[in-house]
Amino acid sequence: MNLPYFLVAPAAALALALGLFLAFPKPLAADISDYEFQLVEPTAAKGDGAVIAVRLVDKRTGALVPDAVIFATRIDMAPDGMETMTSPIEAMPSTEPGVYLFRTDLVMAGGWRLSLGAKVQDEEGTLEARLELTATP
Ligand SMILES: [Cu+2]
Repeated sequence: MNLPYFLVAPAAALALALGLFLAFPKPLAADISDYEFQLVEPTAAKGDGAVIAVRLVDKRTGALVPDAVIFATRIDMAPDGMETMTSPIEAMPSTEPGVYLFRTDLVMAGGWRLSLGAKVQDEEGTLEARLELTATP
């Protein structure tokens, strides 16, 4: 069939744009689920004043993400069946963009769960994380 060029060209352009959109849906719109907290180290020595380092990663690129606002922190021994055994925890100033530091007292060796709630710059929604680490004797 012979369609006039003025009809074919826009249709081809539209199909191309749609194809590109489907092939590369990111990073046109990021989502809070594109981000992830990760422990820098899976273990920490038991004791008071333990510092736990957590990195925030953009899973699409692997890039570290600075300037998240962490508004909720909790650490407990849920991995060892002691969910009610908590410890004080406080955020410390970051020394590397995208790496977040927390000071706590790991008063018992074993499994600890670090729970975080955070807002990521320019993203809607809340990022929640539950990270498990082991306090070594
Ligand atoms: Cu315990």
